[in-house]
Formats: sequence, C-alpha cells, structure tokens
Amino acid sequence: MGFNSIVYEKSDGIALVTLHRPKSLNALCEELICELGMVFHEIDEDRDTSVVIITGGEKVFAAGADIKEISQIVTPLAANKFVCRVSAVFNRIESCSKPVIAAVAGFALGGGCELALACDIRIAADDAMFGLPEIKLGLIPGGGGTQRLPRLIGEARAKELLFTGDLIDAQEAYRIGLVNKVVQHESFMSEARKIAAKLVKQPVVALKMNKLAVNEGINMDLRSALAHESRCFEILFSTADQKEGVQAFIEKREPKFKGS
Ligand code: CO8
Repeated sequence: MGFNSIVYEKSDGIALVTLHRPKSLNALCEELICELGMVFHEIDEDRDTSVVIITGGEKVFAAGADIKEISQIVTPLAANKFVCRVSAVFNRIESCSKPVIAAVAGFALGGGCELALACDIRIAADDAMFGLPEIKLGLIPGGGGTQRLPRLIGEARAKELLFTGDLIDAQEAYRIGLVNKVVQHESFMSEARKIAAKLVKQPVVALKMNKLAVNEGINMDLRSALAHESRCFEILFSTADQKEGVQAFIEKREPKFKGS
C-alpha cells in the first residue's frame, strides 16, 4: 500500500508508522488522517505484526490538525464531518488489537497530542512539548482531548491545560502522568523499540485481552468492569499460550509462546 503523508515499515513483528509532512510540522491533514485509518486497518489484520510504534520522526510529533484546512470549514455540518472522521481514526488506533506506542520528539500539540493520547504508551524525548492550544483558535479539542486527557491525568490538571492552552515540557508531562518515560533525544526511538521488542515476545491473545480489559473497563462502573475482566480472563484458558505459560513455570523453564 503506497502512502503520501505517512511512512509505513515493519520488521520483527513491529510496525512503524511515521507521520511525514515535514513542511507543516506533520500537521494532521485529511490525507494523513485517512492514511492513518487505512494503515491501522492493515495492521489490525496483519498476523505478522504484534506491536505498533507511531512517531513523527526526529523533529516534531505533530503540531495539530492542519489549521489551513480548518480555515476552510465554515459550517457546523462540515465541522461535524471533519471531527467524526478524525474521531473514527483515533478510536480505531485506541482500539487496535495490538499495543500502540507513541514515540514523541518535539511538538505534540492539539490533534498531535490527542493522537498520542489515543496510544497505549507514550515515550517522550527530552525536547518534547505537549499541549492543547485549541482554545487560542476559539476551539476545543475534537480528537478526544477533553475526554482522554482527564481520564489519564485527572480533571483538574486536564482543565488547566485545556483552559490555558499552555504548553508543557517532557519532564512536566512525565510528572503529571501524561507520558510513561522521558529519555534523551538520541534514544527516544531506541527506547520505544526496546519496549516494543519486549511486548513482541508476550503471548498475543493475553496482550490483546489485557488491552481490552483496561480499555473497555475504564468506561464501565466498577462491578461491570470487574465482570468484563473475568470474561477476558476466562477466554485465555482456550489458548495454547496460557497452557504453555503455566506449564513452563511448573517445569522451571522459559515459555515458548506461539501466539495461539
Ligand atoms: N497546521 C498547519 N500548518 C502548520 C501547523 C498546523 N497545525 N503548525 C505549523 N504549521 C506550519 C506553519 O504554517 C509553517 O508553514 P510555512 O513555513 O508554510 O509558513 C510551518 O508549519 C512551520 O511552522 P512555524 O513557522 O510556525 O514554526 P515555529 O517553530 O515558529 O512554531 C509551533 C512551531 C509553535 C508549533 C507553531 O507552528 C504553532 O503554534 N502551530 C500551531 C499549533 C496549534 O495551534 N495546534 C492546534 C491545531 S487545532 C487542532 O489540533 C484541533 C484538533 C481537532 C481534532 C483533531 C484533528 C486531527
């Protein structure tokens, strides 16, 4: 599949999706959003891929939605079409059956920050900057920022970022729990790859059920979420990897997972 605004590579069970619009700081234009949707459809179906890394490359993750395209949106109906398309793609990334790691260097603003929020794990280079500056455009985030951010870092801190539109650096993002880890710029990709390589070795169905239990459960009341977790747990007893994992422990050896 050929892409224009992203680069898609894969090796050793890891899919690498790189946003590629260098002249506009990887602003998320319609084409890029559409290509992200297509590539995640492919990744979800691809049995050879177990983990995904999304990055914007060395300089910038993404400076938000393409403001030049936003300037062409003049009615709420057109805005509805735009925001529904973006949400559908970000939701697809969030619910991808494989873990998705965002490797962030430089700006992750507006829709760029929201894209990172739709991922499971965020690794930041020490030069990364995060923010939801939509308020300064007379807007609010439309790619999940008002929902995923408070769920991740708490309502008060999220509201401060949303209401002020202020940017925060990588250390602050780490302090408030927006990112999992901050590393020196030179190693942000190798760190993301290190985590991905660890996840590639995990039993695939257990990884998928872990993600499903967390993602679905977080939107349920506790009792329903616990029941949902039980169902996810039970399903794993139909997998060969569960039997291998337990047997390997008993036999005091490393498990050999087959992904089934
Ligand atoms: N859209 C379009 N073009 C952009 C964007 C953007 N978001 N950000 C930067 N660019 C372009 C600039 O226009 C410039 O192009 P040109 O050279 O042709 O003039 C080029 O990228 C370089 O940008 P700057 O010269 O501004 O670079 P600086 O280093 O001086 O500044 C900043 C970098 C601070 C990141 C600055 O570019 C900036 O403030 N950008 C806008 C950030 C922003 O407001 N983002 C939020 C956008 S709204 C949004 O995301 C709503 C989300 C809705 C749903 C989700 C959609 C995916």
